[in-house]
Amino acid sequence: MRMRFTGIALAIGLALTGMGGAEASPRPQGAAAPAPQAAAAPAPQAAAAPAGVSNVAPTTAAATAPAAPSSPLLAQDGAPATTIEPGVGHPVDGRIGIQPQVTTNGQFAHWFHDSILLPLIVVISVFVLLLLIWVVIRFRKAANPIPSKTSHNTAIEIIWTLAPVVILVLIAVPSIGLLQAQFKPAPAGAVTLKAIGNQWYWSYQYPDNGGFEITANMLKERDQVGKGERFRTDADGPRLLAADNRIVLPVGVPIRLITTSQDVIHSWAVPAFWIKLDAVPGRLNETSFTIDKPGLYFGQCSELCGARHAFMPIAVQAVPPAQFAAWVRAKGGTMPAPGQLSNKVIPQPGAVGSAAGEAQGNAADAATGPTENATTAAPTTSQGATGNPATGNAGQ
Ligand SMILES: [Cu+2]
Repeated sequence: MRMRFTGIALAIGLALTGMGGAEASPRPQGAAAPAPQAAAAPAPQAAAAPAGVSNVAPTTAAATAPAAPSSPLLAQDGAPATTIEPGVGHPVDGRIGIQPQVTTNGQFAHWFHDSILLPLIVVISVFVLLLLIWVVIRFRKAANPIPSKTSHNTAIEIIWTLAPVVILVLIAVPSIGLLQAQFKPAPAGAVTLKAIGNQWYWSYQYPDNGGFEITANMLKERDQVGKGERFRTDADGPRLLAADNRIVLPVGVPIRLITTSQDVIHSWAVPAFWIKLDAVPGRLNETSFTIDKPGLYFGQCSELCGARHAFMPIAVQAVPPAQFAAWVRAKGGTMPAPGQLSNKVIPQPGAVGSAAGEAQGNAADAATGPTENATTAAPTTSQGATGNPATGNAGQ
């Protein structure tokens, strides 16, 4: 009886493992595999964009780009020429799974999830379920009136101890490697993007490029804006994800992302980059990534940060380095010499326990936040930014 039980259990296990293996290989093709997207030509740029017209410079092809970009407003208050590629860089109704990834870590994580973790979870769950069903039927009182008095089976005990250990080790190796890769410091020559969380919008600094700052607010819908105020169009991005100012980043160049916050904890997250990094007041968090492919990528604040937490989107426009340089110059910034690191010191709002830091933070808040924010405040709620009790936490 014991041998029979072992034999049947092993047979089921082997059969299911075989099924899992067979299932694992077609899965990546069925799901949105990251690799094909890299091949898909983005070609969103209007190569023949008129050089003199404002709001087209970031998307004008490098060969035809004017020496001086046409407008410092680029992605703001105009129809951006970079089109949104369907299904890439934003969520899609009814789709489950991970967004197509455009960074190396993201592509690895996507493969790891689709080809290792998900099949493994399915196989283990089905195996345990079938074993339970089999035991309930085969060893019910009517079918098995005299129960076995077996208390040990060395072979089975070794198997059920070793099998989970082997599975966990197999998962741990790629998992720890991915974790390590996600926090690898950016190499020399990386472009630094500093994202600062505010209730409820993001502001950004480019410390390696002259330290200019941009502020990004969510675009309201047509029926929510006042007269003459800009509203979201499909060219801007999906509802609740489109921002008035996009962050422009170069493709193929390492990006050093630094996050911090003016008030409460926010989290800078863009699913297509496999990035989610908390923005904590008084602290700097850092990670790095390299975008493989030009395009528009959307994300959101991913830390509950107050009443309008859901209304602080992130819109990233990834462009070739030449266009990035043109955009930086249009913003009044500078491009460092290749490999040269910035030595500019950016004052930290709300620095740890320092009165100067607090004052600086408050001053910066007063100087940039409300004024920049005033034009597009309160997109879908009547509650103003100052109406949130959490505002009292500013500077902590
Ligand atoms: Cu937030």
